[in-house]
Order: sequence, then C-alpha cells, then structure tokens
Amino acid sequence: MPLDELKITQAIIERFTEKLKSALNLDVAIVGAGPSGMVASYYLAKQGHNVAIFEKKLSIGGGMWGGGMMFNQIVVQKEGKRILDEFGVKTVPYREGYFTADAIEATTVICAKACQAGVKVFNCISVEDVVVREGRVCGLVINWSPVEVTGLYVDPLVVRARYVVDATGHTTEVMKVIERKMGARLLTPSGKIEGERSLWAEVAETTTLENTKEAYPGIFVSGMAANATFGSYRMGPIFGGMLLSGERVAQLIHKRLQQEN
Ligand code: 48F
Repeated sequence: MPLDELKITQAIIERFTEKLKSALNLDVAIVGAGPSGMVASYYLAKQGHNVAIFEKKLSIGGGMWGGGMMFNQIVVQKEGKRILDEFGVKTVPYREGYFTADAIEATTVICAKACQAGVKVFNCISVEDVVVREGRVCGLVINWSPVEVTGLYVDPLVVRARYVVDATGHTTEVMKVIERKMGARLLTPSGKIEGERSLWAEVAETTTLENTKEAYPGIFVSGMAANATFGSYRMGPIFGGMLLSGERVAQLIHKRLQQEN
C-alpha cells in the first residue's frame, strides 16, 4: 500500500492529543526532566499513579548528559549506586566508596525506564505559572517552549495535579513563580527561597535529601531545586543525591496520595 501522508499526520495529531488529554488531571505533575525528576516519575508511575513530566528543552535528561565539564562520566556513592543498580545502569568501582557510570548510559537508561513505566513525558513544554486555590498548588500553566523563546504573546493551557514537584534544578523556577506572584510564605525558614550556596559536595549531598520535601502546600522540591529552595550547597558532578532525592520525593508523595485515597 502506498504511504499516505495524511494518515501519518492524523496519527501524530490524534495520538499526541490522546496523550495530552490523559495528562489533564494528574496525580503528580513533575516540572523538569533532569535526574531527580526522571527518577521520581519512574517510582511514582511504577506505583500506579498518573504522572506526567514537563520539560522545556527538546531533550530530556537535564544536566546529567555532560557529566562534569562535558567529561561524560558521573560519580555516585554506595547509596546512589543502589538506584543505578535498580535501573540496570552499569557502575564501575573507583576508590573506596566511589563509583563511576557512563553519563550517556545513565541518562538514556533512566529516561527509557521512566517512559516504559508509564510516565507521560512532554518535551518542549515550559511551565510558566501555577494554579493556586485556597493556599494550595493544584495545577500548572504550560506553554510551548518556542512561544517563550520567540517572545510571542500566546496564552497558555492548564493541567490539574494533586501534587506538583519542582525538579527544575539550580533555577528552581516553579518556586520562584510562587514566591514572586503569590507573595506567599513558603515552608522555608525565612518564608522565601533561601538560595543556592557555592559548591560543597559532602554537605550538599546530605542536605539534598533533607531538603526534599514540601516547600509550599501541594508542591515538593527535589534535586538541586531542593537545595536552592532551602538554602544549601551545590555538589557538582556527583549524582547520588539527585537519584536519591528523586526516590525520596516519590516516597513522600506516594504516602500522601495513599492517605488521601
Ligand atoms: O538541572 P537538572 O538536571 O536538575 P536536577 O534533577 O539535577 C541537577 C544536576 O543535573 C546537576 C547537579 C547535581 O549533580 O548539580 O546540575 O536537580 O534538570 C532540570 C530540568 O528542568 C528543566 C530544565 O530544562 C532541565 O532539563 N526546566 C527548568 N525550568 C523549567 C524546566 C520549566 N519552567 N519548565 C519545564 N522544564
């Protein structure tokens, strides 16, 4: 049978529309497809939750592709290795307590496993705002990234979510919107975004986990966004904390969803 270009076009439009419609009323909406967001999405989808992840770039994987300064290897500690083992990413022992993994393998495998677990991944979509009702985040305002890049004035669309995760990394973009637009008191010591501090791998890795928590009713922070929101250090190209933060935020939200059901 000759290929019909109209059928190809219809197939893409219909299937994408189905996917987007199935993401309008989510259990969890994750913003940012870096390592912490992808890992979080994987565990939540595995537990049967309706999860979508919105990534403003064309590619998913965030800052993991480039390892350290584009030397595409990552380092993890023993605890972080546990997560890579679960995903089936190969790790190689380096010195005691240090393991390396190929950044490309780690990124592609984690992203593939998340997609196969049922996470609905939307690339090229930026989250530009939130919906807050009765002092609680309950939705995201989304738009095509090229709209933002080209500065076109096009109104966005909205997805509803029982929980949101800000996994936007160093820029902690969703929390910034809440702080700026709602004038709200965040669940941080000062009530504001505390801000990221300079690099200190040891402390940053531990505090990433402690800071993975609800930062305003309905929204949790994970990965570097957790440290930026609650005022801790950056850690550089050691990725255990990112993976463990993704796991932690999934556990916390899963528990909440179970309590509410
Ligand atoms: O920065 P990123 O990889 O976040 P992460 O999971 O991991 C941090 C590490 O990569 C590294 C580090 C630790 O070793 O310090 O930096 O915390 O991924 C964040 C993703 O969020 C996307 C952004 O393009 C990136 O892929 N993002 C940021 N803002 C938005 C967004 C937005 N407004 N809408 C959609 N995606």
